[in-house]
Amino acid sequence: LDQEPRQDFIFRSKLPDIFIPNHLPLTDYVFQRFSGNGDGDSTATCLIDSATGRIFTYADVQINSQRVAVSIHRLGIRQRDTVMLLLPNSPEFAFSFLAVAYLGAVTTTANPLYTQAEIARQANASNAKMIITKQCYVDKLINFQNDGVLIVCVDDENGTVALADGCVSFTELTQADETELPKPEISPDDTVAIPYSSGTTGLPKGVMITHKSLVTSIAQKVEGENPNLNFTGDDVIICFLPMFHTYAFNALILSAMRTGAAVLIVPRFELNLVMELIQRYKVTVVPVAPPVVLAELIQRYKVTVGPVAPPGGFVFVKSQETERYDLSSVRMMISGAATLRKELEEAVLLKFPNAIFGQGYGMTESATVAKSLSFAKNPFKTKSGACGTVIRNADMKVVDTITGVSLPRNKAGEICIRGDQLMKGYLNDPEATATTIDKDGWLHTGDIGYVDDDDEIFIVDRLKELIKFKGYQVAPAELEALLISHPCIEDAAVVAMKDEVAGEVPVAFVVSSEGSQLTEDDVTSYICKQVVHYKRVKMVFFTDSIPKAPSGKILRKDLRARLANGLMN
Ligand code: 4UU
Repeated sequence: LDQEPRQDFIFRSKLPDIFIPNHLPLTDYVFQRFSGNGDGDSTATCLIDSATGRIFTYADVQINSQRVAVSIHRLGIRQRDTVMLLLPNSPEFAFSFLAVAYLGAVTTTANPLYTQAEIARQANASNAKMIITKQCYVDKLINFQNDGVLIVCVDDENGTVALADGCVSFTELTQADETELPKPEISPDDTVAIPYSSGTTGLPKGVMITHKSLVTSIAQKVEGENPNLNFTGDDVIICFLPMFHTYAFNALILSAMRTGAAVLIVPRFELNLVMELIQRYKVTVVPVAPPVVLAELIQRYKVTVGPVAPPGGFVFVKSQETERYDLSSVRMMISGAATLRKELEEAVLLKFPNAIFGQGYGMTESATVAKSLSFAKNPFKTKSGACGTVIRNADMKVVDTITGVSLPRNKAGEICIRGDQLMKGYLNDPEATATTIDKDGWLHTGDIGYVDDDDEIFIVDRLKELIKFKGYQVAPAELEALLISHPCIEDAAVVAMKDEVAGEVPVAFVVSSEGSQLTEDDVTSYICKQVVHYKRVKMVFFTDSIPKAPSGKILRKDLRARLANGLMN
């Protein structure tokens, strides 16, 4: 019987494809308009440091980055070497990232709040030759110093703290002569960044992002006659989202730089401070992660959710405190990194009357997958609750999770994405790479969603293990490995539990060894010491056994069902 090859249902952007100069190295592309006969204004503001009030123009940012490149080259960093950034949001983060890119070297980004063990794991796995950090985190790096890894320290905000023994001062790095910048031959497929992500399963892995992936991803958002994400030279984009994460370094910082916009860098989120900064700097774009900001908004504005609320879900009560701020400069609010409830989106809209509110959807491995077309220069009408429309110059499909067959509109399945923006693969892990990107180039996101009649994507569930605490990644496998290393724990499984504030929190099912007197407190405090705060296990349920498939795979669905039904033990 002759069978016609089955046609995939492939979804595309409503915007036409564009030419993307992804043969260029990242820094050439990002600063293209500020070189030669480009139309960029080098005296325009590029970065504002909210912590110190310092302002850096486009010329300053390029020169500082090139000087740092010259200095770290002199200190021994060569093409393809890895430098770890262990920095809070700061201009120095941007200078370092760009400096490393200029050299054809690789930045691995990590959360500076990580514990010593978490840092060590990533620094070793990525073979970091240098760690750029702040004085207050040096204590966590003692072992590396002994192993010959160079530690560079950024001055503290007041600039007075003495440099720890053996560390190089960042300020000194910015004194070099930028004309001595080496000009390595950089290929588009060279890795430029290695953020870490657990992907669809297992432990955190190094995600090899190439020059081509980043250039493509930025262009998909901000380029073309009708850019999907219309950042302009007049925009002031506030960035309190962590710069070590793809959402900030790709979709905000580097995308902003390509367009000539200014980025206001904020080291951490604090609602009153952010409101004050929005007013003071007339911020136009506010990117958020749903649980962080929106939960705060709920508290401050005394919005109540629940059965007493009217249809639509919310009761809005004005709060004196926040009414003081003039937020009328805000024209765009972007939410991403976790699910945003439709009702919440609508509630926030009331607060920012001049703002378009929409979502971006992305993944460390795939860069931005979708962006709301309400952010386009010539915007499209969009629905609340949608996480965007697939980015241009890319293919998307939705596949049945059992048969793998591609599905038409309005049918939910696993979202798959294809294009030059994807990662090259996981560092030293061809097996995990092959299960994530198939032989036809489709990256399987592990997210369940559908595309509606207007090309808008709705995410309805997650197939993968990943837990998202306020948008931060928590890998169950990492916590499970720690749990079973406890002498009184026989077996363990970690799953997500829904949480009003954080979105999701990790909880553990634990089988304790026979005769042990292990308590919930013992377990939570054991984990607490070893991980950054958002990975802490919030609840422990003791059980007789962990449900597993014959292959040994934990049946997480069963455990989640037990949580939903209140049958934990
Ligand atoms: C429901 O969270 C991110 C990346 C976010 C991002 C990137 C570029 C947002 C906007 C942008 O332009 O990456 P990871 O690797 O930390 O987590 C990826 C996972 C997704 O697979 C999905 O499960 O985070 C979840 N996620 C979302 N879920 C990300 N964005 C959304 C969203 N709605 N809008």
